[in-house]
Amino acid sequence: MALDKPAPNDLSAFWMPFTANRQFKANPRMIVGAKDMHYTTADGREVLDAVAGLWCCNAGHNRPKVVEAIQKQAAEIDYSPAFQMGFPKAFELATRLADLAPEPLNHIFYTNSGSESVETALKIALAYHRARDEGSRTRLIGREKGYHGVNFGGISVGGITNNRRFFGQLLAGVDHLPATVLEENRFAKGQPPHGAHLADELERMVAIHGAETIAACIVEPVAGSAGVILPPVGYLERLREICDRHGILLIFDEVITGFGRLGAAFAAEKFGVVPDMMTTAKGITSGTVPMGAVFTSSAIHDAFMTGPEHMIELFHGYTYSAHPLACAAALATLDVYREEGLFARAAEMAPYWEEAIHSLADCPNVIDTRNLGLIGAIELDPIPGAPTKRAFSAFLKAYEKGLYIRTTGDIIAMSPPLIIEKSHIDQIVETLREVLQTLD
Ligand code: PXG
Ligand code: PLP
Repeated sequence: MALDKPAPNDLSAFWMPFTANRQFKANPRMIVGAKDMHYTTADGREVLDAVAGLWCCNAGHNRPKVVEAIQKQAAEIDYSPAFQMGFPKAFELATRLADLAPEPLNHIFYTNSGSESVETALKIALAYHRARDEGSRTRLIGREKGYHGVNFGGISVGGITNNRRFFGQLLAGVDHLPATVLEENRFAKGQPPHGAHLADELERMVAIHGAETIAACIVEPVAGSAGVILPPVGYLERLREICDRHGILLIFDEVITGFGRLGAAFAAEKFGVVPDMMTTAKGITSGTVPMGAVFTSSAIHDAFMTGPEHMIELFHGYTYSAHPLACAAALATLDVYREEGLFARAAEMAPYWEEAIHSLADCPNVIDTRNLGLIGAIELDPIPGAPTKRAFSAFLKAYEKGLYIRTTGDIIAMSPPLIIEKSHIDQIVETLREVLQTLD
C-alpha cells in the first residue's frame, strides 16, 4: 500500500493496547498536548491528569529541562550500540541510579520497559543460581493478582487471569502466593494492619517444592495494575526473612513504586526492606522516552564476573539498552526530581491525599478506599452481571468533566504527578464525588 494511502484520520490500522478498540474508535478520546498537571484534548479542553499518564510521568508533563535534554541529545547522536561499545551517559546514569537505591543494589542493567525489566530480572535470577552451581533452583514464585508486564515470563509469574488465560501453557515451574486482599482491611488508611501472615505461604511453598528448587520470588511492593493492593504491616519484612532463610532471591517489581511514587525513591526505602533485585521503568524518564532498568545487588553481579575476561558474562541485552535519548532523558529527569525535591514533596502531600481519597468512602457503591504515598484507589460494587461497567462509566464521565482517571475492573486507580497541588486534589475529589453520585 502506498505510504500516503490511508486517510490521516482513519483509526482502524492502529490496534490499540489494552483498549476496547471498537468502543474507542466509535467515540475517540484524543490527546494532543500536555503541560505539567494537564492534558489538552483534540477539541481543546484541559484535562487534569490524575494518573501521571500511566503511572509514569512523575515529574509532570513537558518539563522544560527534560524536553531540552532530549532535543539536544537527539541532535548529537542518534544511536550508540551498547554491545561491546559504550556511551558515557549510560555509565553516568547507572552510577546515579545506584546512588539513589539502597545498598547493596549497585548495578544497573538497562531495558526499554517494565516488561523487559521483569524478563531480565527473572533470567538473571536463574543464571545467577547456575553460576553458583545451584542450577536446580529454577522455580519462580509470583503472586495472585500480580502484574509484571505482558511478556511470557511476566505473565507466568503474574496473577491477573485475563492477562494469562488466552496465552497457552506459559512458563513451567511457577507458583503463586495469595494476594494480600482481606475483608478486614477495608477502608484502612495507608498500610493495612492485617495480613502479614500471608507471607508465610512462601514457607509452605518451600515445604512443598524444596528450597533447592526455588530461584526467586517476585512481588510488587504495592500492586498497581490489579487495582492498588497494599502490603500489610510486616508482610514484606516477613517475605525477606523467608527468602533469606532459604537462599531465595527476592525481587521487588518497582515499575510503579519507583521514583518517588510512595514519597521515597523506592518502595524498598519506604518500607525498609531491601530486595536482591528491583525492576523499574516508567518514572525513570518520567515517561518521556521508553526506558527500564534492573537494579541488582553486588553479590548477584559479582557472581557473573568470573571466567575468562574476554568472555561475555551474561547472554542477554536489547538493541535499545541504554539508548542515548533515554539516558539523556533519565539524567534530566533525575535532576528535576532532585532540584524540586519531588520525592519528599510526594511524602508531604500524602496525608492530604489520604484524607481526600477516604472522604469519598460515603459515596454510593463505594466498597473500599485505599491509599499510600501518592497512590489512591476507590473500589466500586460491580453492577450484577456486568463487572467493570460501573467503573468504566465513571471513567467516561470523569473525562467529560475534565478529569483523567484509570479504572481496572471496578476499581478507580489514581497516581498523579508528584508536582500535584492541594487545589488539584480538591478538584479530583469534587469531580469524583459528582461522578459517583450520578452512576447507575
Ligand atoms: N511491572 C509492574 C509492577 C507494572 O506496573 C510493568 C511491570 C510493565 O511495564 P511496561 O512498561 O512493560 O508496561 C508494569 C506496568 C495500569 C497500568 O493502569 C499499569 C502498567 C502499565 C500500564 C497501565 O494498571 N504497569
Ligand atoms: N528480532 C530480530 C529479527 C532481531 O534481529 C532482533 C535484534 O537484533 C530482535 C528481534 C530483538 O530486538 P531488540 O533488541 O530491539 O529487543
